[in-house]
Amino acid sequence: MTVVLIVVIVLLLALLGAGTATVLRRNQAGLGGRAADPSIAPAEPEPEPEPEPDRSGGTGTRAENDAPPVPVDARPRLADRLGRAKSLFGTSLAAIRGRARIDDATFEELEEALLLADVGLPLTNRLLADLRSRVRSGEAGDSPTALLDLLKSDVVALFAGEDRELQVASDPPSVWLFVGVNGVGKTTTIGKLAAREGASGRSVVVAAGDTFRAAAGDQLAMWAERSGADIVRGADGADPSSVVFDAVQHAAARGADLVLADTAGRLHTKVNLMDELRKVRRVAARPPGTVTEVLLVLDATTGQNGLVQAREFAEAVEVTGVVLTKLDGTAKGGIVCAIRSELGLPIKLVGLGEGASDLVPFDPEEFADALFA
Ligand SMILES: Nc1nc2c(ncn2[C@@H]2O[C@H](COP(=O)(O)OP(=O)(O)OP(=O)(O)O)[C@@H](O)[C@H]2O)c(=O)[nH]1
Ligand SMILES: [Mg+2]
Repeated sequence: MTVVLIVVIVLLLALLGAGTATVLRRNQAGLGGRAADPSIAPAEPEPEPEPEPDRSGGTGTRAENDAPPVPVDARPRLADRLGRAKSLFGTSLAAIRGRARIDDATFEELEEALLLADVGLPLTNRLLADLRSRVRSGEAGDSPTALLDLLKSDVVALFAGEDRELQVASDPPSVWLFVGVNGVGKTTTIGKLAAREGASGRSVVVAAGDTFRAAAGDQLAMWAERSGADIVRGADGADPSSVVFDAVQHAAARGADLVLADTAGRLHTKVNLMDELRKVRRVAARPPGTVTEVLLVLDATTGQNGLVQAREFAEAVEVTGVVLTKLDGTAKGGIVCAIRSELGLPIKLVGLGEGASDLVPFDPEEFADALFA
């Protein structure tokens, strides 16, 4: 009798163990959306070992831990990353604030500060002319600090009325095309945006339209992997417009919302390469695709040179907005104002570092607060 009881208990325990293992495996395969993950072993009769306690704060499945979600909440603030630009401009402003009154020397110092910050001569002249007339009408009294407050409000006003929203079409997929000269941060920006848009619930396809540089596709594939976006690639040297076309077809077939299309960096002076870009834009706009953004990526550290590039790109492919990268690495934050005033293009996004979350919407008030702090 005792022997029969022991056998029954052992059998019951074995059955319970097998049941628990099946449930765990279903969770592992299901929660992370990787049912075909070869790292998940097929079911075996032995009971599953006790699961590790969850230390991640999340659901703790293996699939999720393989590809940690991008921490979108950990986005940097413009004010914290504007380091060098802030300190250079801030030092000049401190000297102006320390003056006893507003006189010609105050204006000279202000002119120097604006030019050093890369605001550019035409805009600097306009801003100073406006300030002079406001001082004459008594708006600033005789206080240099009040003068700087007026300048700050003029800087914010530069961006008034611009539409900085990234547009999507009512019928997906929308295509956002990224253009610019070499090394400005196009691919990195696409990677950051794929993470951001994916986290906000949009399904994203990235198109490896840089078929010129062999490593470009791998670089984009790494970002796609991190953000969970699909990637469409072509052979090295393939026609970039055919890759973008395929990506749009893929997105439409999958019901994806967004195609982020990378392109090879190119000099705005190369006629054949600018023609190639026009073709990419034309092909991307074929139904079912709608090109809702052509984003010109500019590197803030190249300063006024960016303006020349921007004019050529804007003319060739109807640029809808600017992504200004590497604002964390320049002492010349004033380039933001020059771009707005000289090109009339909205600055939609700002790059503040190399990480996935180092991309923020451009906020003029925050920018001015940081610069004039
Ligand atoms: N500090 C900083 N580095 C950045 C930022 N954006 C991009 N980078 C870096 O700039 C370098 C070039 O970036 P890519 O994304 O490869 O530039 P790209 O425009 O795609 O370059 P090509 O494809 O060669 O034309 C990389 O080392 C990036 O990590 C930024 O906002 N801040
Ligand atoms: Mg690239």
